[in-house]
Amino acid sequence: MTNSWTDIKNTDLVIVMGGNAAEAHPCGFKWVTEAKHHRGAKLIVVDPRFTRTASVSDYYAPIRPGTDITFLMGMIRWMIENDKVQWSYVKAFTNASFLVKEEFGWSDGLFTGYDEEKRDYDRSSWEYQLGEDGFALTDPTLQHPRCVWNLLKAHVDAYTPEMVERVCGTPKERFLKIAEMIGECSSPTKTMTSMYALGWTQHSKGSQNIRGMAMLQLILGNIGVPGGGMNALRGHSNIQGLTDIGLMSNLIPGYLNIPTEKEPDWETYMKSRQFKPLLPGQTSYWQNYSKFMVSFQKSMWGDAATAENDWAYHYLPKLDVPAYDMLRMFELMDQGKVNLYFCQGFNPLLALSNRGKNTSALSKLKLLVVMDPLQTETARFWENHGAFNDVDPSAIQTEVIELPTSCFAEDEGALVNSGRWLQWHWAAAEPPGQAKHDTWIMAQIFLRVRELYAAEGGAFPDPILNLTWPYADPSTPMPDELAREMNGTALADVTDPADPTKVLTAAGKQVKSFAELRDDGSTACGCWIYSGCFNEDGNNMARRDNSDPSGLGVHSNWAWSWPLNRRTLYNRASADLDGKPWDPERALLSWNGERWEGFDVPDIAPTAKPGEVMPFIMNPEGVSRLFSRGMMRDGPFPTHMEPFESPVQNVFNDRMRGNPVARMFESDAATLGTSDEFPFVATSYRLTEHFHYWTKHNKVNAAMQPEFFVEISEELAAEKGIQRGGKVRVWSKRGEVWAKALVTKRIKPLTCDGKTVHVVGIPLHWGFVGAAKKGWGPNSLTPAVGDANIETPEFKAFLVNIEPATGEALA
Ligand SMILES: Nc1nc2c(c(=O)[nH]1)N[C@H]1C(S)=C(S)[C@@H](COP(=O)(O)OP(=O)(O)OC[C@H]3O[C@@H](n4cnc5c(=O)[nH]c(N)nc54)[C@H](O)[C@@H]3O)O[C@H]1N2
Ligand SMILES: Nc1nc2c(c(=O)[nH]1)N[C@H]1C(S)=C(S)[C@@H](COP(=O)(O)OP(=O)(O)OC[C@H]3O[C@@H](n4cnc5c(=O)[nH]c(N)nc54)[C@H](O)[C@@H]3O)O[C@H]1N2
Ligand SMILES: [Mo]
Repeated sequence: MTNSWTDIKNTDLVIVMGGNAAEAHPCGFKWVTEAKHHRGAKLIVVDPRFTRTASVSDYYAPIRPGTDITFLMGMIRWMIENDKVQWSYVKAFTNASFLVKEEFGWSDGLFTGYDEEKRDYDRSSWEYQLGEDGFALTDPTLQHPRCVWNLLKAHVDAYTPEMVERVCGTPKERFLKIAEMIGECSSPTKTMTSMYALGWTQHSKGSQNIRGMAMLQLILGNIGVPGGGMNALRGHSNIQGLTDIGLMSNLIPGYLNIPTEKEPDWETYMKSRQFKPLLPGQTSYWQNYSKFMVSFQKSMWGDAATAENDWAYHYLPKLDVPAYDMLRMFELMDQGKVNLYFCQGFNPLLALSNRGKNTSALSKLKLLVVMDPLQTETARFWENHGAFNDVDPSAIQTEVIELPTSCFAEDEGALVNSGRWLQWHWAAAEPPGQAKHDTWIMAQIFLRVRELYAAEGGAFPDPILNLTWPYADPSTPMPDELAREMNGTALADVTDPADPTKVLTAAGKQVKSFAELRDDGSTACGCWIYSGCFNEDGNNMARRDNSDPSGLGVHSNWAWSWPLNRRTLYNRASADLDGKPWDPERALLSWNGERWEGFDVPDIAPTAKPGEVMPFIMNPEGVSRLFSRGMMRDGPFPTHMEPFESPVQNVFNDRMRGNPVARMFESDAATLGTSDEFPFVATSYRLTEHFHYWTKHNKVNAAMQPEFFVEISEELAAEKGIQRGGKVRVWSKRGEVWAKALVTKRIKPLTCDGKTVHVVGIPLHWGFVGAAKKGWGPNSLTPAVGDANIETPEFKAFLVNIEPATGEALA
């Protein structure tokens, strides 16, 4: 989230599109209720299904799965045409005025630089024109034909309300009514908040869905302001922490990058990271990259990381591909290239797309280690459970070892919520039986591996032998010890750069924040964005003062949020160019003539003059991007792409099926189906009564939602002769499942490009372990193709067929 859960109460309009907050985030959803109560806020829901969120909305519109980009580009077009633009915000705080290179352009949905063979773009033309001084050229009057604003206008021109109806199946009058409601939020004193989750991410162009809304929010002047923002509703209670701490295969904690093989040495690596500002006087905060990176290396390898050895850069792996995401790992497993898979807190047999392929992949391992408090289907993937499950246990040689772990209620530590708040929690009980904390198990493995390297040498023992392991009891790193490492420590006195005699933090003490990190080896820090969470003030994550002098839900002394306890990112944009809050009633920060004052930690220096330093400090240009230079793999503007499996033509250009640069392996391309065989659009989702695959162990949850079902419209049921509560067979190119049919008015057929499109809704919670009835969920059917930027599988739009069935599917 750019903002926080508690901030949602400040909004005038909530749009839930690409999520179902009332069911998947029932606790957080109370802040929507609060906004309705507090400010008379309205709620819009755009979803293929009439969800429980829709049932309490003020306005609902249906949409065909996988077409949100068309809806959002249509929305931007409408805002421009009807002058619903927060002009002073757009001119000051976005790159609308920046001139783009002459070479950049697009045709038939593809942008310049596409290489069909590599299935990738050369993105060098997606760039600004630079002056001789190295700064970007701009035209503040927005007249220049190459300025971002005019390119954007040309790009969205095709997305008329008629086109939205044709592609998305959203009736034109519903689209226009929503446009009017959203358009009101272009006023400086009205804001909209966007709450989204997997309905947007789980597509082969998921990242572009989100960019589409971010662009709309910028045009309305809604980023950085109370009640505004792009608010990703994160999934697992600590999934925000997972990405923060670098548990993605291409990340180092704090969104630093694992080097690639094109960066064999430190100098090459650093060259492309310390961005020079693209406009005079801008912050370009990544200029500090080396401080965060050197401090990370020092936290990992202590004295073994020195200036002479480039901070042990050679210890880091060098990626030969963009990422080793789950789709790639299971592809490699299936090719027989993986021997050992350590599966910790994950149930991929149910959670990952194309179960048939995943069963085959796991069968090729030598060893599978499952760390989990519960029995999982993944640990028992080799069992045969009857129909539609071609598993022959006698043919599978994979050895499986289960290591029982504790679960969250038995652990102490911080959970990072969607609003970036690190909230400390305490263990409520001891783990039962043989179960051990995950940290204890990992420590045991590390200590034994280190012993082996010490005894036997090996190809490259140094990174293992030299790893710092500063815990009082090496076999049991404690949560507070780990948290203090994340915060960072002064290894030598940290002094003021302006006055080297002034010691800011003495050697051995915790650094106050990342502002004290250095790239000369004098500081160590495990995760720079968490720096400040556990300093000499103590464990700031454990703070529980819920006072709120702002009245805006800031709660600065409740827990701690990254970065620097800042509650709203880009908060300097909540005030105009003179530093006056856009809305005096929701004043977060203001300029008092000398410095910024207010209720949140400003993202620019406290004395940075309002007209000079722009709010988007992580971008070298200081402003936000309506045109995303270089960053996105699949285009600087979102463009309509049909899902890989789609019931209709791409009305703009039928080549644009799936995403031309999506994550797709040859073996998966061969498993894609077409609409003549599989005429219906399927989408998958969760239910309030279950949490994925583990609440089915609990008899109460299992009793509330005992049995796998699929949801279809009354019209589709009639067409196929399917009875309410009757059994159906659902199949795709990749597999089949049996389920109960829930025939409902909540899903209606859509009309897209003159064709009737039926949607089949598939909740995901069933398997063969636990107290609920056995059943296979959507992932026996889903394709193993993923988003171009972050490789999330396309779980939310694929093709199936359906027919009435009899008999039992799972034995
Ligand atoms: N009770 C419960 N709560 C949970 C979870 C759980 O298992 N159970 N899981 C947690 C996790 S890990 C996560 S990530 C979150 C997920 O939170 P959400 O994303 O809110 O949950 P989903 O149910 O997967 O999907 C949301 C909605 O997206 C809609 N949708 C599908 N395709 C499209 C599309 O193309 N466009 C649009 N606009 N909408 C579409 C679906 O109809 C569905 O209503 O929930 C978290 N909360
Ligand atoms: N078709 C389709 N597929 C989907 C989705 C979808 O919408 N549609 N959603 C996707 C999403 S967003 C998600 S997040 C995944 C969820 O998929 P998973 O993450 O695999 O699901 P969970 O059942 O939440 O958690 C996995 C395991 O973690 C264990 N666990 C809990 N606490 C601990 C702990 O402290 N330590 C250890 N070691 N283990 C622990 C649980 O017992 C459980 O077995 O599913 C994905 N799959
Ligand atoms: Mo998730």
